[in-house]
Amino acid sequence: MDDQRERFPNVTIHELPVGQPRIIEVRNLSPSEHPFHTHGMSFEVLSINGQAPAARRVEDTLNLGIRDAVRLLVRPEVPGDWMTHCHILPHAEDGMMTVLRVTP
Ligand SMILES: [Cu+2]
Repeated sequence: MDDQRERFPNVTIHELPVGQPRIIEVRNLSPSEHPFHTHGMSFEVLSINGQAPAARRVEDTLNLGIRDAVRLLVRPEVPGDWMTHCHILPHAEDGMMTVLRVTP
């Protein structure tokens, strides 16, 4: 598992081959909440702080409370570079943003 503390545009671009589901973990290490948002693919919420959701949840935005850690299942289906960012736009503009590259 990578421990990434990077700010856009100086980020590691992660490649996701199309058609290959991938589990990603997102951790909020900061003292405020952040709604994690993906473009180009939705995700299934597998767990929030180790607890599976009561019902199946497929989302494109998930609010992470302070110190929350979530495990998400993404199913990349459309090739391209997809922005993934905090949906509080001043946070995104401050660098809380990255790219998931779905490769053919
Ligand atoms: Cu944020």
